[in-house]
Amino acid sequence: MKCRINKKNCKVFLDFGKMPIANGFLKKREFKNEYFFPMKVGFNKSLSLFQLYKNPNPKKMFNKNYPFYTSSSKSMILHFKKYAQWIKKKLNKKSSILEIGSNDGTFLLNFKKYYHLGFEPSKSVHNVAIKNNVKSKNKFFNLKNIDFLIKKKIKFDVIVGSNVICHIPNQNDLIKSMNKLLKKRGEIIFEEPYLGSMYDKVSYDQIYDEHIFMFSATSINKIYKLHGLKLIDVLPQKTHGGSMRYVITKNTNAKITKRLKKIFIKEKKKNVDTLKGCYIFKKNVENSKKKLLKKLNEMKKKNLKICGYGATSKSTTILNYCKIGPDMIDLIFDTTKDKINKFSPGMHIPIRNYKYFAESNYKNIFLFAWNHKKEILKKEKYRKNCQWFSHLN
Ligand code: DWN
Repeated sequence: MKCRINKKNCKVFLDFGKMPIANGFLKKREFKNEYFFPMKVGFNKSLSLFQLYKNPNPKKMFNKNYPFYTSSSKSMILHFKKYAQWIKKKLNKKSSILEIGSNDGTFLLNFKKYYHLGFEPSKSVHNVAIKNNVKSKNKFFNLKNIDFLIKKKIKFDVIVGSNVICHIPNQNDLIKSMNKLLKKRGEIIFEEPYLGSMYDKVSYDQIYDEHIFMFSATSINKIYKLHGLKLIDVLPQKTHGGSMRYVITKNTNAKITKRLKKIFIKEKKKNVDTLKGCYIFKKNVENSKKKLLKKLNEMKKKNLKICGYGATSKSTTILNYCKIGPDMIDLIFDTTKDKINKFSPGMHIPIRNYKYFAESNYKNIFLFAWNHKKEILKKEKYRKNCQWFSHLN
């Protein structure tokens, strides 16, 4: 089985052009050596799998400087707390849990009383987890790196991942690793940005180097079946602009939920499972680009000053695909220390400390962190007569 980049089966249908590392915020002196890769998107018909045609080596992205901290959003901390409560209903005192891509330990902090372990390849965020007394291995999760667990015959009741499964190029190695570490009655549970939501919102900014795959229930079902595992349930989530929680078991006789049956039908109806959906999306993406540039050009003609809010990974795709630079957007405010006083990847818009946002007089604000709109607008409600916008509206 090849559910990694399979050039034979992967039909390229969309080309975003040259893209930098989405989280590669950089200093001026680093501009000349900035890395770019051709970002093309394809669809594997046999697996109904939406994927990047080529992706950079994960070591280029997930390293000691990785600047995304899960705890940067209060609503995400709350989401992970609720998610943990939901999982705990499946556990007893002796249960064990493993998290892939455990970042700064935001999720595992809820499992300190249980035998827990996180795998996190990025040293920057792994260090925060360690500081918080979360057990974290600073390693990629793969067959080679789980050898010490196999030797000790350690298995887990639940293996979780959030916004990480789609980051892993070698899905075969990943699934084999999870399968080896999962107890007989255990469950694999993960949440990932959902292809159906991306199609509905035309949120093409979900596509960047880290997001090698954009999953659907149909694709997950097909991929895990090839490994003798079974998708039994899905739970739609509002996080990150529309995600899906998948529940997978070793028990191939287990019944699938009504909810999952309905999602399969919906995905068929909306062409999420075929190339047809890809071509509709492609048209929508091109129209979205035209609409956004028209809006920004009209604002510039009126001499309006524009700032960005939230230097997200997603913003790298919008800015580079639409060629929006500092001539259009003066700067982007962000709370992340590792991004502040650097420049956005590719288009080099300055990133400024969020603490200066309140005293700035920007009235036109591009909300790049549109997925945190509720949390952000609540925080900024003191700011009157502002136009908050994004490429989605
Ligand atoms: O899968 C991924 C998701 C979960 O997180 C990764 N590949 C990388 C990352 O994607 P992202 O950068 O698009 O995530 P966010 O959560 O949309 O990024 C929010 C950004 O906005 C951060 O840089 C923090 C910043 N922020 C802020 O300045 N003020 C966020 C909030 C909520 C705020 O109030």
